[in-house]
Amino acid sequence: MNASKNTPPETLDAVVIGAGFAGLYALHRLRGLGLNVHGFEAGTGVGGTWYWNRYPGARTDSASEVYQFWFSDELLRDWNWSERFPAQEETERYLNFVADRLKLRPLISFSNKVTAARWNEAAKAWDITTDKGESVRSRYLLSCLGPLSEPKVPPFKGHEKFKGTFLHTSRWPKGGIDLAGKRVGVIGTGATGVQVIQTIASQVGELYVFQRTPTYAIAMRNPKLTDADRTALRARYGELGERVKFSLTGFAFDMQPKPWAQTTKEERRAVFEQLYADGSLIMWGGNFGEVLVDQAANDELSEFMREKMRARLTKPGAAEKLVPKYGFGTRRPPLDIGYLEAFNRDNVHIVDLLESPIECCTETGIKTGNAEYPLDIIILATGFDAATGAICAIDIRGRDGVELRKLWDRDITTAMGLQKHGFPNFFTSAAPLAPAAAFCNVPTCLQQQVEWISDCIAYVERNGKDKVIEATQAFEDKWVKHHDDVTGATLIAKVDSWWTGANIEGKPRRVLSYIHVGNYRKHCEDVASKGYEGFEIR
Ligand code: NA7
Repeated sequence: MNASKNTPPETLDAVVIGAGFAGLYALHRLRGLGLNVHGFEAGTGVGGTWYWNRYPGARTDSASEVYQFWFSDELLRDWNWSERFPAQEETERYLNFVADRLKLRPLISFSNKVTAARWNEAAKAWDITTDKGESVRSRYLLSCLGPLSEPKVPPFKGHEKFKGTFLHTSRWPKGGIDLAGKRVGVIGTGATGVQVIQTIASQVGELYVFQRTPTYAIAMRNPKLTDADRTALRARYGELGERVKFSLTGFAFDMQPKPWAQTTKEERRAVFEQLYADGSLIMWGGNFGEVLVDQAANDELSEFMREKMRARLTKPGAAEKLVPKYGFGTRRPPLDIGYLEAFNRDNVHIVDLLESPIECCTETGIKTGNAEYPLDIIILATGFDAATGAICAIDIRGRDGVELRKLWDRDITTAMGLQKHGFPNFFTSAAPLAPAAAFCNVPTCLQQQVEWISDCIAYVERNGKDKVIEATQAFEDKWVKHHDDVTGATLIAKVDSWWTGANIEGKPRRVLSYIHVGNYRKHCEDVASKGYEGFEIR
């Protein structure tokens, strides 16, 4: 039975899994090479992250002018962003606009989750199956699953007994949920928790925030864009599109040019104030580079941020609970719109899980070690099994039946996040050890990776006898060593977070994302310019 409208032909040149930023672009590029390409998407529509994450307050922390496709003048000309940091609905609409303009929809089987992919050495192709019983053979397989698409749902004891609504933010129903006057518990205070909490605080009856680790919050400045703003930004699209490519984090800004040691404390404070006033992630990705590697520098910036946060909190004792003690920027710092002020309200209560952890869910709410909280709705803002989770949810077996998830259960390694030795003709985007997994304005990195992958496939089509490419073990080992040298020198490597895989029990620890978008691009270009050195083409 075929559950989707668009039936794929049985033998394909390429299969793309996922229809978010990377998947849509990959379909467009591979079709442009004249390949017979088909996409599978678990959702009923395009958008990826922006399809799934419909929770109240979901929006980008990247400015709209850099959160888009750069390759098409027509797309840049015809799409009008309404605000600096667009909300979920708008970003989802944008990706639908792209899918329609590029006529990609007919290439995609929706409501089809890929469940297994096996390399067939005799056929030199992948045998792919989906949960709807689709089964296709394809010479190339591309994972465009996104870095944050496999939800982390902690096994809270007794959650099945809870009689109210219990859901993860990334599985929010399309029709929304009536929160008015309800007793709501939110577990988690990462970037998602921040957005949910600040948005629903004034809608619900009582809001209980179950916090384990407090988060830094940078007050977002999110003006609506006027026609004049859009015209001015459009005139700069060319320049911005170039700047993002070689920056540290894929944004149109870079770290401070002057070394920390050559500045006075007063000068640095003036820089911090200026960056903070921008209300964006420039506070993190445009600060002094030293704050990510030098403890004393990080302490100074962290104290500045703590001061900013304390000034926004008026309830006695709130700052003590909400202001982080770890170093700023060593975990993802969210932008906020009134997150801290939400805690000044009488109906918002912090439940400190460090004092007393969650013991279980009951029929009527949540029980911690020292209290019970009656609730109508429990919202899990507990994050994702980043970078590897969505890929490992598929039973992927490479040469000789080797299982990818078994390898990654032991050690998370890749060749530049683009391939894995033992898995011929399988390409990944937003995978571990590339910047797209975390330290990047995601569309910048996804576009670069899709361009590299499609150029590589074009090369293999022209030069490969069997049209098969696979990263060598030696190249992969070399990249892992280089990645560890670069990321291990940062303070990020020392801190538990999803960035280091520490949020998932038993996940092997490694900084999941390469650090430096521009340097990564240079490595990728270098490999390509040498006929894909480090990859065996046969
Ligand atoms: P994050 O950043 O991983 O945050 C998850 C939050 O959930 C974090 O505060 C966790 O506390 C908390 N959490 C996770 N498991 C538990 C359990 N078992 N008990 C209590 N609290 C828990 O995910 P987000 O979705 O907010 O953000 C992910 C990225 O999306 C973000 O960085 C942006 O790049 C976009 P912990 O910190 O583990 O103590």
